[in-house]
Amino acid sequence: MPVDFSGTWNLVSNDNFEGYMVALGIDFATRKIAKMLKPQKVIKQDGDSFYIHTTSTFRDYLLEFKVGEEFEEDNKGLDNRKCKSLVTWQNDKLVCVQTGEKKNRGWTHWLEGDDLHLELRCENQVCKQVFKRA
Ligand code: ECB
Repeated sequence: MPVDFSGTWNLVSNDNFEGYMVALGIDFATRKIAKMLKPQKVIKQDGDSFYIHTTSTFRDYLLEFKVGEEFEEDNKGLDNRKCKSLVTWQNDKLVCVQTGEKKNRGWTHWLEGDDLHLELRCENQVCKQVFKRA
């Protein structure tokens, strides 16, 4: 059975989100608000087609993509930079490379036990988030 990320997930830990936001150039006031948030992710997976909706009391972010198909991503409401994104499978991990102005930008999702893990990367910063099923 291939891995299935579908579900509703609540953030339970968020290591070095501050460093990741600084690397993205997010201003101080926005960072102060953003690091208080406990975002929820709703993931709908149909084979290699993904819908990932990250919601919070402050801002929402919707990403839809197919694994293996490069797409333009606008990061609207995040850092608002555009990039070219490509998501691929590396064994059971979902790996996104976001090519653009920022070096080494991307993320990786995987399941570990009953938890959803997300590593967010930008330049020399790594943010590690863990989610539990709602
Ligand atoms: C959308 C909830 C977070 C809102 C934070 C608001 C302002 C901070 C601005 C930029 C910080 C950069 C990213 C925020 C962290 C998480 C949002 C989604 C990260 C992401 O790309 O998740 C992927 C993988 O699940 C799908 O888009």
